[in-house]
Amino acid sequence: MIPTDLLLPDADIRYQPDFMRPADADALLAELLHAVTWRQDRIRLFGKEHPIPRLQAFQADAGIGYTYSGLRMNAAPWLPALLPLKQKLEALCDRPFNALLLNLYRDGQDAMGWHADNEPELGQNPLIASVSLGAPRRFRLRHSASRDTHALTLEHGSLLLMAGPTQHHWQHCLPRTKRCQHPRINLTFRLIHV
Ligand SMILES: O=C(O)CCC(=O)C(=O)O
Ligand SMILES: [Mn+2]
Repeated sequence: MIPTDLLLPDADIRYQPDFMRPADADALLAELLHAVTWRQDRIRLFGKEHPIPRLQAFQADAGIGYTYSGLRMNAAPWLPALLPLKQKLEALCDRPFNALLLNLYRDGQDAMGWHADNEPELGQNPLIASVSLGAPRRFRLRHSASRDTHALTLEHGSLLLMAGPTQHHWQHCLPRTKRCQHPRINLTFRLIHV
């Protein structure tokens, strides 16, 4: 199966719920939960520091750094367990990825606010390959001009691709939910231009 186009205007967003085999997704989730050095980063908002509501890590090729929401992330080397997935995505997308942002949402109280992945180092029309593991969570999209919204559930082992003009016109977020008691890991493979 290939990822299905969501057919949203001003966007190129594709989704494949069963991108990974369930056993591979289970094994990778377990490995990442224990092998990644998860960090609790803090962010300054309106002059005040807050812990961000999730844990994070950043892995990349040597020499790659990333400034994310004003936060400089220094790269750890790629975890070997992630290399087969990275190679599978590079073959599917026909381009290299040199960086990976990892987010751990410990339960439904962890979340990510509205944003676009539009940092200058991602280039003009970035391709973001987003793999989800663990608890299914709602993912919302909002068109900046029309305020139209769209939502989908990102399943365990799924792949979401955002490409073309998507980041110019749409923001996305992962809302809090009372219903979810289980962890979820999201992996966004990116190409950072140096
Ligand atoms: O957790 C998700 O599905 C979204 C993550 C995200 O938007 C990001 O890392 O930029
Ligand atoms: Mn994002």
